Amino acid sequence: MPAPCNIVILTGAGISAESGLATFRGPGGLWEGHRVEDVCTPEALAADAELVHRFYDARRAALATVEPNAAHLALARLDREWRGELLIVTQNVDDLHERAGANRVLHMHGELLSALCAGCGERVEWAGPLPPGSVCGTCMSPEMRPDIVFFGEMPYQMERIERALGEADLFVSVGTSGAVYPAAGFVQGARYHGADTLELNLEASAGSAYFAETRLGPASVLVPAWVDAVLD
Ligand code: BV8
Repeated sequence: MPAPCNIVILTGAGISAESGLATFRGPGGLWEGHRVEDVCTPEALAADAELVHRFYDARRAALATVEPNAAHLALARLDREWRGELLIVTQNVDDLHERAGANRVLHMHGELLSALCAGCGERVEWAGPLPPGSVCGTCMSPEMRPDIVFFGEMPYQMERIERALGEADLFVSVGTSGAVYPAAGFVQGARYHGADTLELNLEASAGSAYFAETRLGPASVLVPAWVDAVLD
């Protein structure tokens, strides 16, 4: 890999699995007990705010019980030592990339440790439970909601992501099933602009056919080995 070059890394629930956070679509997955439409859509929030807030309160509380794993730590090392452009675009709403020490992180689907006012759009840090009807400190409307991008809502900072993909020399995907768009289409965008592409995943994904190379295995093994090779 000629250095320096521009790298975009997309992470999904699989990078946090070995930290103990459940993925979505595997056995024992987060949505196993729920239909996605029941917890991750604006309609669900309108129909049963208690259920949706409870779902995210439980996941926010779980953050205190887990630690970043070797894959998060390896990406944080890359963030510190890489001399080119680097952007970690995560679909995850946990804070494990940041707790591992990574700085160049973009949460395209929102964050558990943030709350959003559906009235004025204000976003504030939020660590504890978020009851429905919580009042916004800015506009005083009782419309604070989880700062989560639901299905049918536009992911955050898409222009910045698309710009980074257009300038990337290498696109790496870690721990995602490639089931959700527009994230699942990033590999095609990167390839279109001439980037090399690498998938690091426990099993083949819906996007594997689009990657120049797929390595199968746990992120805690594959990611540190890849970072060592890129930096050394
Ligand atoms: C939108 C909230 C448009 C956060 C989530 C085409 C183009 C654009 C949109 C669409 C389209 N087709 C359909 C759509 C609509 C929809 C969509 O994609 N539907 C799918 C189901 C077909 N997309 C949307 O609605 C998006 N919005 O497009 O808006 C728009 C335009 C204009 C104006 C307004 C709107 C919004 C998508 C965001 C939805 N929110 N969650 C949360 O609750 O956490 S999605 C949810 O799935 C999570 O965010 C998660 O990140 C995402 C993807 O899941 P993964 O991270 O991949 O997790 P998964 O369990 O699936 O897989 C884990 C993988 O890890 C597996 O492969 C496994 O093998 C691997 N693994 C496991 N253990 C390990 C491991 N790998 C390595 N090591 C291990 N140890």
